[in-house]
This record gives sequence, C-alpha cells and structure tokens, in this order.
Amino acid sequence: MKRESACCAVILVGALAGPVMAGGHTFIFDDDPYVSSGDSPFDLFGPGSDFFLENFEDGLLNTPGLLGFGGEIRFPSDWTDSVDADDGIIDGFGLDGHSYWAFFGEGGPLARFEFDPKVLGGLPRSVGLVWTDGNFDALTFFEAFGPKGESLGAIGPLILGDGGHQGATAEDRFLGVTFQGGISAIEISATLGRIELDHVQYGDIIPAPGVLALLGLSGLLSGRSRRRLA
Ligand SMILES: [Ca+2]
Ligand SMILES: [Ca+2]
Ligand SMILES: [Ca+2]
Repeated sequence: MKRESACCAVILVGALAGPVMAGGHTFIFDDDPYVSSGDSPFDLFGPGSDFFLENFEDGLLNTPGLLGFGGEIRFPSDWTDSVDADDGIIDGFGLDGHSYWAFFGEGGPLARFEFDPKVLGGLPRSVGLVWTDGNFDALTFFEAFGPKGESLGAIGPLILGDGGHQGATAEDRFLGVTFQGGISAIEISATLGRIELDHVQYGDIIPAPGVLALLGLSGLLSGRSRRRLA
C-alpha cells in the first residue's frame, strides 16, 4: 500500500508510526482502524476539552461552526458506512449508523468542511475526520487550509479501503491535521468514485480576537460558492 505526503510534516500513527517534524503544522494519518471516538488522537471529551464531534447520528450536520460542502448525509442502509460504534455496537459494520457521502467535484468526489470563526470564537488548531469508504482504485488526498485560506499541504495519494461497500469498518482510517495558527477548512478528495466519511472533529480553538484581527474576516471561507449542505 503506497503512502506518501505532499507536505512536510506528517505523523503516521499505528502500524506506520514514525513522526516527521517540520513547519508549523502536522498531518496525522492513522493506519489502524478507527471504530469509535476513543480511537481519535485528540482529547475529545477530557476535562476542559473544547472539541466538537459531528457523527451525523441525528441525521444532520449541525455541530457549531461547521459547514459542509460537496455531499450529503447518508442514512442507515445496506450500503451505509458509519463509524462502527455509532450504531450502538462495535461489530465490524456501520450499516445502521449515519455518515456523510461526497460525490460532487470535477474529476472526482470532494468534500470540504469549513470552520466559522464567528461561531467558534476563533479557529480550531486540531481537525480531523474518518474515511469510511470509497473506491479501491481511487487515489485519495486530505488537504488543510490555514487562516487566510492558504493551503497547508496535503496527505496523499493514499490507497484506502477493502474493495467492498457494505459497511465494513476494518478499513476505516483517521486523517487529521494540527496547526497552531488555526485551520479554516479541510478537504478530502479522490480521483474517482465516491467518498464516505464520518466523525468530523475539531477543537483546541485559537481564540478571537487574534484570529479575527489577523484575517479581517473578509477573505475567509472563500469556498462559499460550493453548495452548502442544508
Ligand atoms: Ca457497528
Ligand atoms: Ca456516524
Ligand atoms: Ca468502511
């Protein structure tokens, strides 16, 4: 399985563990299965944690300050691929949970998530999501953007999955990034097929007014031309 990075700082967790330090940001790819929020590298629920976790289990994308583009919620079905634990039992399947399904984008699916500093009071410094399904023949990329919308680089190309599309969870992988300057958006894309994902998570907010003064807000959230999930 080929794994390379287009950016300079990557931590490969689990089977491919080996930190690479550089720059002000760090990408994280966990090559062990992510089956519940307990597999996150972030402190989602600890004392003082300001993290939000969108698992789509209420059928909505509605955690504070999160905007989604390029896909829609997928409800329980024979083809749904939620994070395993979301349906109440870790059993190797996510068919009875909810996920986010991306199928738009020129040249392949692309899901984009933006973080609204006006709602969050700043920007998250730690962000991630869980890839749960896609086309085994596709190359997948995870890109992050800084406070001015500038690219921080990307993880990829990755070859992910098991070739099946009926909710199996052993293939599910965490992709994330940390950046002390604040992260305004992330994108996950593939060269063909569709992408299914879950557990969009973000926190460790760098508070306003620092971010807001830096940005002036005018140039932020430049991806608004994309269709927003209702
Ligand atoms: Ca399950
Ligand atoms: Ca879910
Ligand atoms: Ca899966």
